[in-house]
Amino acid sequence: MLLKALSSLTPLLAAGILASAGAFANGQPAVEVEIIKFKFIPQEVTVKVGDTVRWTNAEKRQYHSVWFEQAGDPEAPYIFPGETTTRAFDKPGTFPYRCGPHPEMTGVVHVE
Ligand SMILES: [Cu+2]
Repeated sequence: MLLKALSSLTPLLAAGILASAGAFANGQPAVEVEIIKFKFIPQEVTVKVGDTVRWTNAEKRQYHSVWFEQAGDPEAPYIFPGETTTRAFDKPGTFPYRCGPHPEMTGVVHVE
């Protein structure tokens, strides 16, 4: 499944995944976001350049995704209850994201 997912990613995003894997090797993500009751909690987070954010789906049954559509990412794979996804941020800026299946679910990552 990982290989299948990787094959559809742009080289840029694949590099981001590799970067987040490196962050895991070196320690914990800088910030954790919980996905619960169709919300990203906290809805806005602030990290430093080079940091990794980790989202955990804390729902009992509902899948979601973490899709940086405005950054040009391809639609993100679903994450099911208990699963996580990570993204590393290597540029400063404001990065809004949404859930693919639920457009009303939005969040923002500020990178300083
Ligand atoms: Cu959702």
